[in-house]
Amino acid sequence: MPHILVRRPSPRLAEGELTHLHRQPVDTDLAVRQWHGYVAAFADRGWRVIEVEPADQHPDGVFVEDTVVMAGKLAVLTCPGAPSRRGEVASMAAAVAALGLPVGRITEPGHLDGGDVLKVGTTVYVGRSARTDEEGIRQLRELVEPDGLRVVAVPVSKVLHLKSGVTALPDGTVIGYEPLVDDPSVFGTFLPVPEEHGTAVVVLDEKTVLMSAGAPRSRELFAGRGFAVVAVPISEFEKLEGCVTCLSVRIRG
Ligand code: CIR
Repeated sequence: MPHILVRRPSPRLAEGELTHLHRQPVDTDLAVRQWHGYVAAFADRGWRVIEVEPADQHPDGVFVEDTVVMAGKLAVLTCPGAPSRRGEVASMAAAVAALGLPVGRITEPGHLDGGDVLKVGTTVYVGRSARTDEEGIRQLRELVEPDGLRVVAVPVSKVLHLKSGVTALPDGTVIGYEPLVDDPSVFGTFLPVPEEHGTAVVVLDEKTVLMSAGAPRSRELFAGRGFAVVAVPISEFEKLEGCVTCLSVRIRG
């Protein structure tokens, strides 16, 4: 059975880091309702939901994807690029230890956020971003290449994380909103989507993707390619530069 790791939003969510967006009021109660809707989308389709210990002192703790990268069977605990987020890793370490997963670690002076890591088949694209540096990428490469994965570093300057600009459909087609993508030509296949919030999908199964409700034209595009689409409202997280990928860590196996 596939699993997701998630963490409840902090009451301090509205204080989360911002890099490219201006701060807007965040409705924390609405965020909690949206988070429950997001989690239910997985649970309703047979995913087991595992809650990581709350980390209310960390406004961005809900964005669990940034603290661990699943690569094959290995759980790679990260060293997030933003100092305010580094304290989120200890509770994620406890969660992956409880699952009995083999663990690797990105350590200082390397930095890497899980939001910069996009796996497509055996290729692991890693964004060189404001959060992820060369040394973080080097360490990830050393940890995962022995398992037959190939790490490809790609530039990210227009959005916070690689996966804020591109993700992939279940058939491996990389999708992205071109104004936010530094170089679409680095990906084997690239399908432009018509809206910023249409860039991020999570693969629920081979025929189904989960995405933001804020991108109806992209939803039509994916449906037209034969995929079932589950759209959830995540506006309060989008105000903090989050998207559907960053609210969970998927363990598929
Ligand atoms: C941050 O700046 O770290 C948070 N406000 C948003 C993190 C979003 N994470 C992701 O896209 N993987």
